[in-house]
Amino acid sequence: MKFGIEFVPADPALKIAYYAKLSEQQGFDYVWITDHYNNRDVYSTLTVLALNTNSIKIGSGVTNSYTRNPAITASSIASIAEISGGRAVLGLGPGDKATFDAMGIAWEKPLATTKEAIQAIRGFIEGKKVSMDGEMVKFAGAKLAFNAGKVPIYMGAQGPKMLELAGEIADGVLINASHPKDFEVAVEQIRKGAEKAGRDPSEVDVTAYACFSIDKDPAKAVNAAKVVVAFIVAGSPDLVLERHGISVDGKKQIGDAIAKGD
Ligand code: F42
Repeated sequence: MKFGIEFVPADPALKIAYYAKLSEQQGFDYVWITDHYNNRDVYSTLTVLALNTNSIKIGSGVTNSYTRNPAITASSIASIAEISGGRAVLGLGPGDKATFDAMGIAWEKPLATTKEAIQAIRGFIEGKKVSMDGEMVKFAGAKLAFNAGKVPIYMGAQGPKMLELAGEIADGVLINASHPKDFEVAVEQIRKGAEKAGRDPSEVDVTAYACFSIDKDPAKAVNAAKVVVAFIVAGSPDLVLERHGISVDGKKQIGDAIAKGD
């Protein structure tokens, strides 16, 4: 079993690089940096991490293809691969509805968008000329002018269809959940997707992207976790919320509060 750690670039990149170095020294295998417009930029942060660590894998955890065109994502993560000496991993998901609302971005067809974006990004990273006329992603013969080698693609997913898609096309899945029940259901969906695509399910690296919060004062630890949980709830399909007894109305109220920056 491997271990990774996610940092939110709500802190300056150098502070996160210090934590990343500590993580590397403690034997962690991956550092993931989140991508939301209101925090520091994910690729700037990853660059600083690349220059301040030696062996730990570093990745976006996760970016999306609404705020960044897939060609830009491919160029950015390939640059990180080059700077880090081949340690880059791309985490890509459908994105966060609450922040998209604030940015005026319509969250249309997240499944199709993620699927087509991954197809395009793979092509770019493999040095291909990408032409595609997908439902959501279109390219007319675009190609990167440099090649930085392999970059595994992990999908951020928790909905059943998204998990199945990850089983079909991704190298790994970052499952945004902390409850064992969620993983039981998720692993089944990933297996279904892998089998549908004729892959061995063990080819897909399954990652529990669980939320931990630590403080000497338990109340402070719980309070700090609430922000993360709120973002996850606001972006979760109703089916996932049902499993945890969270109402659709509650999800809407939380989403509205986040959109207001509350
Ligand atoms: N989001 C961010 O914006 N930034 C981050 O840093 C971030 C980190 C992160 C890490 C791990 C992780 O698992 C998720 C993370 N996320 C982050 C959240 C991620 O971007 C997603 O918001 C989150 O994973 C929720 O996605 P989901 O897997 O629950 O999928 C949603 C879109 C969903 O509703 N899925 C449904 C399902 O069953 O899987 C399917 C919806 C569907 O089929 N839609 C159709 C389609 O084509 O898309 C269209 C339906 C229609 O009628 O339009």
